[in-house]
Amino acid sequence: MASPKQVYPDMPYFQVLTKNEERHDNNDVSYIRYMEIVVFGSVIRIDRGKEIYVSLMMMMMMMMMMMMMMMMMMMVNGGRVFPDASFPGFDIRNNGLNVRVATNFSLVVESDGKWTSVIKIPAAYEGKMTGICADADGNPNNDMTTKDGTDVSASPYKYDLVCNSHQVNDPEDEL
Ligand SMILES: [Ca+2]
Repeated sequence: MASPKQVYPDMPYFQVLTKNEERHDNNDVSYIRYMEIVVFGSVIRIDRGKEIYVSLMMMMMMMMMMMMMMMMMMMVNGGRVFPDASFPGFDIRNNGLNVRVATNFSLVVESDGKWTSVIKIPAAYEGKMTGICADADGNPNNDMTTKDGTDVSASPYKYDLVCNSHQVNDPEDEL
C-alpha cells in the first residue's frame, strides 16, 4: 500500500502491506484479509475483527513475552478487543471502532478490521512515497504510475496495472 521509495537518512523506513482475498465468489472486489505495518524491525498485523499480532526483534522478544502471555490470556477469556499497548517506537490503541497504530515519527495506520483503513504519512515523507497510495506529493495527476515509474493514466486498465505492479509475494502462500 505504502512505503518510502528508498531509505532516507534520519527517516525511519516502514511498509504498510495488505493481504487481499476474495469473498462470496466475487472476483470483482478484493477484500483485505489483514494489514501489516513493518516498522522498527517489528511486524504489526491487524487481522479481521481487529485482532492484533506483533512480531518483534529477537532482542525485544524476551521483554515482550510476559506482556504477550497476558494478552493471550485476555483473548482466551473471550475478549476480542486487544488492550491498548505501548511498544518501543509505537503505540497500539483500540477505541472500539478502530485499531490505531501510531509511531513516534507520526506514521498512523487505522483499521476497522473490516472495510476501511486509513494511512497517514508524516509530512517529511511527502513526495518520497511509493505504493498504491501513490507518492503523497500533493499532486493527484501523477498517481497513475506503476512501480517502475511508467505513466499508465491513459490505459483503461490503469488501476489493475498500478495495483499489480505493487504486488508483493507472500512467503506464507508458498507453505
Ligand atoms: Ca502524486
